[in-house]
Amino acid sequence: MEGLITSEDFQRRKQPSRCATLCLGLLCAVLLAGNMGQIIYYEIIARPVMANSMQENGLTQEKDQLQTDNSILTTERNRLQSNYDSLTAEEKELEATLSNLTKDRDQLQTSYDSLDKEREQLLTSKTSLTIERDEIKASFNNLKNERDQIQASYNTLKQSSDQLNTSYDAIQRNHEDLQTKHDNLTSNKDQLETNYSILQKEKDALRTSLSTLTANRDNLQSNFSLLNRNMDQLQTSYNSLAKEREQLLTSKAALTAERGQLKASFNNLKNERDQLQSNYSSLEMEKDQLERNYSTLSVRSTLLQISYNSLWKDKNQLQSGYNTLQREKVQLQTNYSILATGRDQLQKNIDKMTLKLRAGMRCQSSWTKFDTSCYFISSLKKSWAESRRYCMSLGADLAIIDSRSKQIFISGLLKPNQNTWIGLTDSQTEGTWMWVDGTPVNTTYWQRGQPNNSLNQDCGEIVHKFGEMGEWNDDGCFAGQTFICEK
Ligand SMILES: [Ca+2]
Ligand SMILES: [Ca+2]
Repeated sequence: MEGLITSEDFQRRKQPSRCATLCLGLLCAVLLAGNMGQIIYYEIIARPVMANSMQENGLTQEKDQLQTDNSILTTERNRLQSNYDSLTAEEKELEATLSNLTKDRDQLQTSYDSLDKEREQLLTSKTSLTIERDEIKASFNNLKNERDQIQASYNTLKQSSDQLNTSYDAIQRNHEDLQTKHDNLTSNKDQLETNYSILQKEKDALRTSLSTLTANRDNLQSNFSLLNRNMDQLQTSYNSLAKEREQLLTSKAALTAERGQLKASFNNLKNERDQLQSNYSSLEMEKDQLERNYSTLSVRSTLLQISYNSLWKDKNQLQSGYNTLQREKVQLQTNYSILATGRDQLQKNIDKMTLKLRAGMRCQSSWTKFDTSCYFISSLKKSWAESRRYCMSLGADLAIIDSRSKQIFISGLLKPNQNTWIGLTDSQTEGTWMWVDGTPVNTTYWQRGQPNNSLNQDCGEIVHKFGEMGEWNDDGCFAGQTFICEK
């Protein structure tokens, strides 16, 4: 506009009167245009600008609010970061404790192995000793059998000896009878000899009478002849008696020889008996020695048994200690896994919150915001696995219900009696329910009598109850039904 006026002025300089008129006209036109511009400004521009200003104030407040939320979330994230750091430090301490425990366990294992070797050596020694003992026992039994046989032979010999003694006694009695008869015969012979002496004396007396009675010699000669015949008879009797005596002497000599033989046999038998007695004594001594050896072996066996029992106890104690350490190790590993899972979950939450912070904490359309998550309930019906795949294709996963407020919120999104899959399953270990992010299920909202694993139900659903906070049920994973995603 200023440029046009300057150009008009420049053209009108050649015609000053027309110029003044035109200037006035133009001034009027400018004033009119100014008024119109003012009206247009106030009516068309100023009002929308004020409206924009108010809208700007509102956006500023929203931005401030978002900044405040951002700072709160940053503080929360810092707090979670510090918790994560402390958990990492605890995890390192647990790792150090675990390594110490592993070292202790290795030392105990080494001690246990050496004790086991010693025990095996002792067992080997015990086995060899037991074999030796069995051999000695077998030898002892053989010796015992031999002794029994010798004893039987000894008894047989003793019986033979007794029979021989009995025979000897009978022979001795016969011999004594014969001796008595011989003595009687000897006494008879002595008597006869005495009679013969008396007769001899009488003959001498008669001879004296003959010499003195010469006169009567003829008579006496006949008497003498008679006496002489008598003498011859006596001589015959004497001779026969002498023969009998000689026979008796021969019998006596034979009996004496027989007695000598019997005495020799008796002495032999006595010697054999003494020999058997000495053998029996030596066997008795050997038996006593064997019994002493057996007692010693029994004592050694008992001592070995005691040592074996104490070793067995020590082994059992070591085994129980080892088992305790193993259980503690498993417990520590479980705790470590839980801590790692919690750490991973915290990391996921941090990542999720970071993403949401970056996205300005807004949920997409058809998603509903609650707390720090966005939720989407499908209108399609799918199996549990297909539902999960669908959620993952949207950058989400099946919903995790880890608080009462979330249970109430999700139940509120459902229609009456609607069943909807949530991220709950016990397909890995029957009866051990886990969330899809690997965290264990702490607080549960199962229906009465559920989970019942009827026909192998391994997937969890939330069931809406009008006026209540909803409940869970386990259902067959291939059932097609709606599902709820969370991201
Ligand atoms: Ca199940
Ligand atoms: Ca069920």
